[in-house]
Amino acid sequence: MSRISRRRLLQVALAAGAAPRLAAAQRAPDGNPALAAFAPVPGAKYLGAVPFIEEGDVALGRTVGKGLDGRRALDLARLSAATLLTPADEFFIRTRWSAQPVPGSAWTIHLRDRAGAARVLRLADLGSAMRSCGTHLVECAGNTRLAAFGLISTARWHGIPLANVLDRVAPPRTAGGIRVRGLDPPGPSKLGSVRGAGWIFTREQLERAGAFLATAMNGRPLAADHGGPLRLIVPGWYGCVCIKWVDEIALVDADAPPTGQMLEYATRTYQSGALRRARDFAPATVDAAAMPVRVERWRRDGRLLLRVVGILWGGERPVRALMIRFSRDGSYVPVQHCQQRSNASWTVWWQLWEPPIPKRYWIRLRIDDPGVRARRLASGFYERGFDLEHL
Ligand SMILES: Nc1nc2c(c(=O)[nH]1)N[C@H]1C(S)=C(S)[C@@H](COP(=O)(O)O)O[C@H]1N2
Ligand SMILES: [Mo]
Repeated sequence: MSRISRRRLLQVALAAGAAPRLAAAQRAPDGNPALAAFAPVPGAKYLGAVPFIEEGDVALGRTVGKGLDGRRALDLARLSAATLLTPADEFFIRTRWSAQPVPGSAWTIHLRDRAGAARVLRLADLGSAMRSCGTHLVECAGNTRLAAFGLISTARWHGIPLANVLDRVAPPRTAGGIRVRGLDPPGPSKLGSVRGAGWIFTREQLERAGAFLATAMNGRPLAADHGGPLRLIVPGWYGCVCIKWVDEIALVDADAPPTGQMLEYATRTYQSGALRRARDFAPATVDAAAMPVRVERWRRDGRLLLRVVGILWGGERPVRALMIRFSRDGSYVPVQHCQQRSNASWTVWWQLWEPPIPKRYWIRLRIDDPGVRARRLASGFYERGFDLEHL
């Protein structure tokens, strides 16, 4: 790794408020490199990690299945201050290309006006519009406990602001919707995924979010499994709108019906009402959310101490009051070490806690701010349990 990128990683780590200092020389007792990147608990001896219970039996970090059923879940337990950017070969996957990769120079997009007439744009011709698009987190709307919550990742992106491409089809203030469509790999889905990727936005939504067509992830050409050579990223929205292998951008009627993908994801993106038209859909944004990613056991002065490390992400502004509880009948206390500075990526938080008795615990987070929308978090979606067999 070059000097520059290491420095940048550190900057990202600090900017994201990861309080524990990097202690590079320390060896992780259970082989988890994430631990080595965290400061040890002062005066305590590390005993090992406690696994979460009642979650899917997924091969974390391994790419499995093909086409629409291709998946890879990130092993969040290995998250540390030094891995706040997910390496491209670990970034989660939902749907794999499963065919010969297409070189960027050969990729084309059809820009369709309201009358349906198309202009073909070659990706190769967009070179001069490429720029750095920032660090953004992507989370699948179906990031459930069955996937051990591993359908979430963060990367540094390069690409073309979508507004730049839209200006080539229509003036900025055109009414109606904008449909971004992508190819899908061939073959059926045993998991029940619907074919045909597309989402309809308003221009205002896309500009407000700073949507862009990505061509590179973490400084490398975008891998075919992540939608390379060209995919949409809508910062702050769920992954299901981040269409991969984008091949068409069309202006559609203000009353256009929703796409199949919008209907498939309606519940998971908290839609309500009739949903007859695409414009009946609310922005599929990710609310503020938080979950533990690792429970570490430490011993200090003969007593068991747990260090719970977790992440906080989503929402529109940094959260000041993150609260944690350890059992379903327990009360919430403020998280001691949490400093969220940006919503673009996740923030690592941690809490030291002395469990009173050995039993089954359920960790749940809460945001103590009525001005912050946290529907998924509040529903208990990200609650994670563990068994403590002895103190
Ligand atoms: N063409 C196409 N784009 C797609 C999908 C798809 O199945 N086909 N899945 C979407 C979903 S549900 C998610 S969560 C993200 C996942 O992006 P990733 O595999 O790069 O993590 O891609 C989105 N874009
Ligand atoms: Mo998804």
